[in-house]
This record gives sequence, C-alpha cells and structure tokens, in this order.
Amino acid sequence: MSRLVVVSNRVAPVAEDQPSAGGLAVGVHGALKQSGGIWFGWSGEIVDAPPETPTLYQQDSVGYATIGLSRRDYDQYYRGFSNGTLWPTFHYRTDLSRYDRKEYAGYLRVNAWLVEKLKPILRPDDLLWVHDYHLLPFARMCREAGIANRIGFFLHIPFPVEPVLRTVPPHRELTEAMCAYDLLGFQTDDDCTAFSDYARRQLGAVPQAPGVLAVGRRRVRVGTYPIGVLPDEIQEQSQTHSNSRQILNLKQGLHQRRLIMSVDRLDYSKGLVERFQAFERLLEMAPAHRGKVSFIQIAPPSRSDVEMYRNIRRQLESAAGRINGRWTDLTWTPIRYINKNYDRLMLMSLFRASQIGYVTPLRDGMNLVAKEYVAAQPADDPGVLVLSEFAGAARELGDGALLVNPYDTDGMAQALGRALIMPVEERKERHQQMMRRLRENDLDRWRDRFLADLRGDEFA
Ligand code: ADQ
Repeated sequence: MSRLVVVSNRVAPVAEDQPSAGGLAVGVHGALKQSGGIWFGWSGEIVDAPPETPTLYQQDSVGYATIGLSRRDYDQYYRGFSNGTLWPTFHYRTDLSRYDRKEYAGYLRVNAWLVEKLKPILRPDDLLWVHDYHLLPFARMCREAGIANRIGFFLHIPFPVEPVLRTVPPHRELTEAMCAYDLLGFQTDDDCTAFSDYARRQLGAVPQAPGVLAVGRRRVRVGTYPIGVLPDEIQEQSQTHSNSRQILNLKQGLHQRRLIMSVDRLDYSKGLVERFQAFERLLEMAPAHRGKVSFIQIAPPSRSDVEMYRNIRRQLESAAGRINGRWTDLTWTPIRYINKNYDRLMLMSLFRASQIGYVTPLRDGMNLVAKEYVAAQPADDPGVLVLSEFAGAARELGDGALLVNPYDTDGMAQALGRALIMPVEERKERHQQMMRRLRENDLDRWRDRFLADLRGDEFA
C-alpha cells in the first residue's frame, strides 16, 4: 500500500496513551498508523526566520514534519485570508468577512512555500490527503511544482452556495485551483452540491458520471464523507470520571437540578449569544423551570488575537452577566460560563452527567460535540440532544435530536422545555436511533471511505 502523507494547517500529534484530541487528529492518526506515513504542516510557532527544512520526528510509529511561520506569513495567510475571509464567508457571515489583496497574496505564497518544503520528503507513489480551508490551492501549487501524486482534499467546514462564495473576490481562481485535486470530500450532500453547482455555473464543469466533474482537461471526483466519532471509545471515556470528586461535587452542587450542557470553541459561528438568549426565554416562559435547571457553557477562547473573537467574548460575558444578574438567587446561578479547556475524559463525563446537550451553531460543517454528546449517554437513561438544523450533524441525527432554528429564540426555548420533561421511553428511542447512525458513520468509516475512493482505480 502506498505511503500516506497528511497535510493540514496545524499538526496535532496524538500520544498513544493520551485520549485528549478530537476528530481530525484521532482520525488522521489512525490512518497514519495503519499505512505508515507522515503528517506535515505548521508547528504552531511563529519564528523570526522560518527554517529551510521542516523538523522531522517520529512518535508512536507516525512521522511528523513541522515548520514554523514568520509573523508576516501568519498575519496574511492564517489570521488574514484563512480566518478573516474564508472562515466567516464559508459560515455565511459575509458581514464579518474582509478582503485584502495583500493577505490573499500571502495565502497563495504560503501554500506554494509549504509545497516547496514538502517536496523533498515526497516519494512518487505517496498518497496525499490535504485538510481544510487553509489549503484550497495546495494541489494547484503541487502540480505547478511538478508533483503528479494523487491528492485528495477534505473540507471540514461548510461550502457556501454560489452567491455567497462570489463575495470572495478571487472565488474563481480559488475554485479552479481546487479542481487540481483528484478527490474533493465534503461533510454533507448540501456542501457537495454547492460545490458542484458552482463549478458547473462558474467554471463550465460538466458532470461525466455520478460524482465526477470534467473541468477543462481535468477530471475531479467529488463526494460526501460525514466525519464521525468512535462511539464505543466515548462510552468508555464518559464513565472514567463518573465517580470522580469533580463530577460528584458537581452533582451534589446541582441539588437535583437538571443540567443543560454546551461545549464549544469560542467562535461566532457557534451561536452562543442566541443560545444564552433562548435559555433566558425559557426562564421567562416557564416559571416552573426557574431554580430547577442549570446551564453550563464551556467555551475557551480561540484565535483571540483576531478582533472578531474579542468581540464575541465581550458580548457573551455581558449576556451571561445580565441573565445571571436578573435571575440568580441565594442558592441558584442559572448560567455558568466557563472560559477554559477541559481534557477529553472530563468533557465526556460531563456530557454523561447532563440531561440536555445544547448544540446550536448558526452554521457548522459537522459539529462533533453533538455526536460526542449522544455517544456519551447512558443507554438506560439518556439525555436529549437539542441540535441546530444548520449543523452538518443534523443531516444524520435529525430523527433523534430535537432540531431547532438558532434564529428562533422562542422555538429554541420551547425545545429546551420539551427536552426537560421528555419521558424516558421517548428519550431511549431517540437515543437508539442516533446511536445507529453514529455506528454506521463512525470515524473509521469516514477515513476508510475517503482513502478507498482516493486510492480507487477510477482515476486511471
Ligand atoms: P470545530 O469548529 O473545532 O471543528 P467541533 O467539531 O464541534 O468544532 O469540535 C472539535 C473537537 O474539539 C471536539 O472533539 C470537541 O470535543 C473538542 N472541543 C470543543 N470545545 C472544547 C473545549 N472547550 N474543551 C476541550 N475540547 C473541546 C471543525 C468544524 C466542525 C467539524 C470539525 C471536524 O468547524 O464543523 O465537525 O472540524 O471535521
């Protein structure tokens, strides 16, 4: 079997005995262990003078090749075009998106530079698997550098519909560059269709067979590969801390109150302010729940050197302060807004200890928290998932979750109210349905399907 080379913006080593990482890291690491291979990308460091060659090291049978970025590269490629333009636009927040030609030039420059650094390590029969929006033109740069290897790409975030994508001025150049990949993978059928429709209308792509587009002289395959979790592993993880002092103290402190749980990176796409408002609406609409339910939001800051992220943090602190100021009494604080990271075992145990998983992004590629919440539940007394219809996960979990529109405050409050009184039989039935889907589309299947399609003979 050919060697696998994974390329992603950040390289996240996974230690064998440390179950701390989420989906991408675990899925990719598993693939690298199976076929042997290398994970290449940014080390996470900003350096005065980027080195000539990447740092190579081996950990638990997986090779890593990482490299630092200069301040200018970081500002233009990562903070600028990737997170100031592509991230907001691909999450339909054109109001938050900005475009700067210098940043775009930096984005292209760093993609080409990464290709130059990877090239000496590559063997002719290596299979390349490139991840996410930071690297849309990576394959184009490879082709220009004479790299003819098979290259697949997986987009972890949504792919926007044509009118939204067109707000990014170099949209055509970017999508043409994407066609230099052999296989393009998306989280949902909606994302895959959005790309294919765009390619037909703007690039003159012609569908040749199901999932195959001819674009000029190139043929590119497109497909849907919903990323998943490992349900059995999460079940186990969720029980490790069940009797720990922290969880027991938490339960004791709740005094039989029901617990609503949310966990996110602090990001405007996650709909946190809307979520807080809907929780407050529940307290307004349903006096019976006052003093009987607590809401814990865990959201450590991310990308905090980007102005937009500082704003969302301020908004959230003010919403939590206002709501708590209005409702808190001597023995009850309705919202606990926690700004720090927890390790994975503790998170899964917290999911298991809560009666509602409250996952309401305004837009999300998949949302693994929703899947982890379901997998962590006890089968005989499971909690209820309240899930935004705009998360990719809603495509698979829509039958078992209570789907909500995060722009509808009353609707979300109603769903919370319904979840709080849902009888155990209905909760079990819904949970079983969702577990079936989680098992069908688990993390191993995501990776295996993608790599099988990338290795397939269809390209010959
Ligand atoms: P993210 O936007 O980071 O990922 P998500 O999929 O929900 O969103 O979370 C990733 C992982 O981080 C999960 O395993 C979660 O448990 C963990 N995590 C989140 N908040 C945490 C916290 N406060 N402390 C510790 N761990 C935390 C992007 C896309 C998603 C897509 C994933 C994978 O935006 O739509 O599902 O990639 O493809």
